[in-house]
Amino acid sequence: MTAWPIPPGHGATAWAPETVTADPYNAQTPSAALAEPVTPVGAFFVRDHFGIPQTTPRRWRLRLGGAVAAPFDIGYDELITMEHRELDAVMECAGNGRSLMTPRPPGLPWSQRAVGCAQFAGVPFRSLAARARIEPTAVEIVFTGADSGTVHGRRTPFERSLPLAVALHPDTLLATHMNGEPLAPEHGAPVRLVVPGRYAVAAVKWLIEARAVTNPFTGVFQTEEYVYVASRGTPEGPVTTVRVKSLITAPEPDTAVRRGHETVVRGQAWSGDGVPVRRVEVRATCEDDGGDEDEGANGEQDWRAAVLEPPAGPYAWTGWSYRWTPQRPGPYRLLARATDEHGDTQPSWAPWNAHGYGCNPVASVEVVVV
Ligand SMILES: Nc1nc2c(c(=O)[nH]1)N[C@H]1C(S)=C(S)[C@@H](COP(=O)(O)O)O[C@H]1N2
Ligand SMILES: [Mo]
Repeated sequence: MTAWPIPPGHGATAWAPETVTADPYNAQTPSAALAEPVTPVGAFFVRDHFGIPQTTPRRWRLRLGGAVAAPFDIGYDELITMEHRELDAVMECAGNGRSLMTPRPPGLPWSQRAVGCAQFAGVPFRSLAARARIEPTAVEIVFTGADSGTVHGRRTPFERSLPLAVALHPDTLLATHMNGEPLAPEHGAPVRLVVPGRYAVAAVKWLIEARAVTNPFTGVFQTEEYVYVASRGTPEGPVTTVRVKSLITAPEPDTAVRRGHETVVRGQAWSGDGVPVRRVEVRATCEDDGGDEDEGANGEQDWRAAVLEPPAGPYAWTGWSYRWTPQRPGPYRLLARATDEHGDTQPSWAPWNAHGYGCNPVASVEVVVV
């Protein structure tokens, strides 16, 4: 194991996340880093509700309790001797893309960069649950972080629950490593939950307790924040499965591309719950021709299939590319639309709900053909 505390520059790259708020610290992934199959730790978005709690692996303990026959505590040294699992997973904040909604819901004004894909390693929670022997009356596991603060006038730790079946899924991990290095402080060191395929609010950082409960959890981050309210087509309740989405990583917005020359349009696409991306389609429209106005019956024919790269695993994102040779000069809009194996596809317009979650409209970039 690497010695602790980790040296400065851990996960150091040419990247730095772009600060959205300094206190608590929130930052989004820089555009260029999103083109990478694995997002460098130093570029990975950060979503903190409170401060970053300071601890060390030596002091860290996790308590397993509640409706269990054999409650126990475990320390870091013991945890990392247990059988672990590695997986690549997209982490996306449920509020990612909120700034595209009209009217703009309250909350951090994320563009589409509160997302990243990392290699996580950790111990399946189910291994610890087996040792604690969860009572048959338990319905959920509540996971608690070491951070706390005041939300809606009430003091609370950061806590979020998972249905038993999700908590006990073999890919729900108590992660200790990200991209092959011990977790960085801002990403939940020394141990965080990773719940592949679910919005990242489920991935409780600085994890210190897991307790089985016999009634659905009603904490503020379960029933007031990170819930769909007034969302068309989605039942009201906690955000869960990540919605299908794509990003365009090249060309960059407002760049000039040359007429008669091939431009490679690239990006990433992903969906939730390990459902594979089935296809990504790209559409280029000249804004001088009326742009989006031909989004009628004929518009559907203008979508062209992109080439998909094999993802690094079922929860990783899928790189895609499309070779585009524009014939006429003018301002263009490039659109990308992902569809998953369930047939779920990105809507044309930003879907709206009161807190601004799950915003997955088709990706869009404007360029100029010269
Ligand atoms: N303890 C704790 N865990 C947390 C949070 C938090 O504020 N405190 N934020 C959650 C949210 S909303 C997101 S999007 C992810 C962000 O993970 P990251 O900062 O490693 O990218 O952590 C989740 N886990
Ligand atoms: Mo989030």
